[in-house]
Amino acid sequence: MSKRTFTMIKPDAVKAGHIGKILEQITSAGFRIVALKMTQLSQSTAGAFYAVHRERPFYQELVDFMSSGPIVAAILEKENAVDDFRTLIGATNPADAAPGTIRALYAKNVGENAVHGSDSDENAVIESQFHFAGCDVYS
Ligand code: IDP
Ligand code: MG
Repeated sequence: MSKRTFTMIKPDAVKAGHIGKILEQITSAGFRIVALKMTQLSQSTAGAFYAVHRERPFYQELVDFMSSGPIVAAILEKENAVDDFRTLIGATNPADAAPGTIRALYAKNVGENAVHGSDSDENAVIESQFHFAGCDVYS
C-alpha cells in the first residue's frame, strides 16, 4: 500500500479563498502533511508537469489555467494514500463527483476542478520530486 501522494490546490480554489477549508478536509480525513508550499507555475513548468496530457485537446487550456495564479502544493502521507486521496477529491468532473468530496464542494467545472491528486504510486513520486527537494519533505 502506498504511503504518500501529491496534491495541488489549483488556482480557482486558491482565488476563491478555499485553501484553509480544503487543507482542513484533507487532514480530517487522516492525511498528514509532510511538505507544503504556495507557489505559481509558469507556462513552461505547468506544461512540463502535465506533459502526459500534451496530445489531449484541453492541454493548452489546462496549462493556461494552472499558470493563471498561485497554487498550494503538498505531499500527503497515509496508508493507501493515492487511492484514498482520489476518493476524497472525487471525479474529475464535479458534476460526477460524489457528494461531500472536495471537487463536489469546491470545483467549478471539469477544467477548474479545485485540486490535483496523483493517479499512481509511481506518479506520486515523480510529481513530489517535481515540486519538492528532499530536504523540504518532513517525515
Ligand atoms: P484528474 O485530475 O482527475 O486525474 P486527468 O484526466 O488526469 O484528471 O486530467 C488532468 C486535468 O486536466 C484535470 O484535473 C482537469 O483540470 C483538466 N481536464 C481534464 N479533462 C478536461 C476537459 O475535458 N476539459 C478541460 N480540462 C480538462
Ligand atoms: Mg490525472
